[in-house]
Amino acid sequence: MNWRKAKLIILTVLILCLIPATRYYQIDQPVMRWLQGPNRVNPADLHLAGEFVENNLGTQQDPDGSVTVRLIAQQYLFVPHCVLVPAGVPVHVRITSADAVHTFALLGTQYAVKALPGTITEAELRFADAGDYTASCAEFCGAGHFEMRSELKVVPREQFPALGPGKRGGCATQ
Ligand SMILES: [Cu+2]
Repeated sequence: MNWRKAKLIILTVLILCLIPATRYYQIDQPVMRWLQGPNRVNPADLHLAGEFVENNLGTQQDPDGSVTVRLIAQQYLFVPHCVLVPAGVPVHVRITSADAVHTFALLGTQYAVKALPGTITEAELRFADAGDYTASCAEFCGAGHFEMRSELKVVPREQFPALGPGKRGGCATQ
């Protein structure tokens, strides 16, 4: 192979590499999703299929004694509107958004969990004592943002209802 031919090949390879570099906005999303791992959801069909269907929202009892809370943030409410959790155990929050960016912030605490459309955000919260907290949206999300509030009730562990496998609890189960 002569030098001329080699130069041509190198140039071709360089140009082929440059094309995706100028189209980064097209490859950015799939790459980011791949980097983010499996915590992806389609915001358009949250209510229809998958983890965030209505009867899967709320508090779930985990085998190790902790609980998992699934929430959807949307303009301008959090679903479910009131969450019941036991004190003294890890509370695993899984939240996503159906539309804009929201933040599930618990007033009087340092907890604030961002909810993004297309992604499930995970957080672990812990409440030492029983108490009622107001959750409010801490991300300006539109005209109704300041009305976007919900409740989180922490009850003593022994007062928390026994939730069988597949059962989800909320404030109404108290
Ligand atoms: Cu908001």
